[in-house]
Amino acid sequence: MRNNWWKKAVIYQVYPKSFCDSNADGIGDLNGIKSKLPYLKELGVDAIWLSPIYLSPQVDNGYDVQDYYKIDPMFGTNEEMYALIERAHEMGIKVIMDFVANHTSDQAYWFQESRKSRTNPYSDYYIWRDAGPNGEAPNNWGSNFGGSAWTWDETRQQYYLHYYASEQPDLNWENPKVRQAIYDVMKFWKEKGVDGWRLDVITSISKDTKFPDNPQPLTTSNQQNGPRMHEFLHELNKNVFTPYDMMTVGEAPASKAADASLLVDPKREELDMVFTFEHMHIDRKENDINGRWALQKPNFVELKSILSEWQKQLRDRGWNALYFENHDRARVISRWGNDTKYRYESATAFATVLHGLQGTPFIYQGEEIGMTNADYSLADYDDIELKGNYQFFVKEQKTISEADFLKAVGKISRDHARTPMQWNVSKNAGFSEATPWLKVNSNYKEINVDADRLSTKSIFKYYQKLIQLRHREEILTKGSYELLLADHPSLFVYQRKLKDKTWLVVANLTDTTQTFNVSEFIKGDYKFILKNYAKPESSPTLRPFEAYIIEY
Ligand code: TEU
Ligand code: CA
Repeated sequence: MRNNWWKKAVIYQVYPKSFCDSNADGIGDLNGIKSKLPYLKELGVDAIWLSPIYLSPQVDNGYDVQDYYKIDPMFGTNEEMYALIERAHEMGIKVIMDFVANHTSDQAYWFQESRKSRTNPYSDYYIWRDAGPNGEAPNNWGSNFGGSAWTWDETRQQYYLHYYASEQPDLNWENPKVRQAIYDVMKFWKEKGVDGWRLDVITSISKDTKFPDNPQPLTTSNQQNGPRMHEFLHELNKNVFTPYDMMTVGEAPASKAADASLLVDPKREELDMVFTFEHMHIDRKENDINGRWALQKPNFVELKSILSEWQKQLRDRGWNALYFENHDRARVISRWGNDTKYRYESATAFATVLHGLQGTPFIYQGEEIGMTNADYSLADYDDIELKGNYQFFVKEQKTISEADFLKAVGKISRDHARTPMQWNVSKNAGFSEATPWLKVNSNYKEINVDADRLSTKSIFKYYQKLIQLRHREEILTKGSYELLLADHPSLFVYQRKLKDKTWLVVANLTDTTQTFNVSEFIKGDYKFILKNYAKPESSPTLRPFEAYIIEY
């Protein structure tokens, strides 16, 4: 039997490298996380999800795993991980690990063996193909970090496939031994107490084994929802998730609500939830050759219609994972809101509309105190995606000017979320005694945990209330959902209903005052459940980023 604890839960993502450094080497670690469990308990979250902490050369910050059984020494030891799990459990906090199942590091034993010959026991653990007649790659597929998805290996005299960096070869899920090896790893961690998995790019594991060219060369349109994906996920579920009762949230970059309803339908026994990317692309030009770097103003009509479609499609069928930030996304207030004058108001407005929905909300470290994008110059950035894409789009393809690329980087680079956690005003924001691996945001003296909690406008306290509501109010987990004012470009307004209780969730997502008349929607009395302005204005307006939930 599955225990669906996650339906009433709020999950907190920790990016271990940047959370808390306990031994003064500039890198966050497991003992650092352990020391902050009381902080997370006070916030009220039910579980933590840790980005990868396995042994890794860190080409992609741990999403290149060398050994799934071993904790990277830079984070600590296996024993320290077991102790962290135990301590978290004692405090009533569950632990979710990140499983990178689509690829490994090229330093993994499996790959080191695989590349030696075409006949060794690991030869089919990865995806190897002969060169074309003129030595060219087997097809025109591109990698996410720029350039071809194929790299030539001198020893084996074949190309291998990698959807990400060449140091991240894709595993061959067609091989039953690979699948078994993955179940074994998962069972190992279950035995150590791990409660569930966030499954990295899990919708990429099945490849079209005919390897047809993409319509556009060096793009990534082939990567998602391959022919055997559902079959592999069902098998994973039957071997691990159901018998060992592990929660799962899969990263599903190209899923629409209709695809997701297949992935998360409990009757199909695949995943519990997926992270959609759809709503995060409202500030991206569609079908632009420069992909994620082709920015536009966020389109909130689209945001509402996408989130509403997911609410509708998954209702009574599957379950939503709700998020605006993670380690691949910039800070939402810097990206879509206002991270200066209305920092508190916009952080709480976005939080209100997200946490009012049906699903499991995910909070990304620092989001709960309104951390902002980094204030970096180009040399300060570290991310492989940014560097690879700069080389590819700006230098080689020349499809975007350097100025436009840098403008987009300032808005959406992955490093914005990876700057060290800002705890207090002391050196390096209290993250580390040593120089941090990635530069601390220079605004840490104003924006940090201590300052936020002393402020009359505390974002942390607002999150605490949202989490308490999630635990206490069935209307949030079970209530129906209806979008109002669907075409309004600035206001996000929806209704939740359970039995004789109705809630109206209201937010102005812009920095200008908007007309809004509550009495158009509500006849009679109502009371405030939550609000982000001390004195709610009695209609007919909403001030910049004003948000509230009312009951009637
Ligand atoms: O990200 C998957 C993914 O689709 C990313 O390429 C995403 O589109 C991009 O980062 C957005 O800018 C996952 C991990 O979350 C990411 O950190 C890893 O780099 C990637 O897989 C490879 O493991
Ligand atoms: Ca450390």
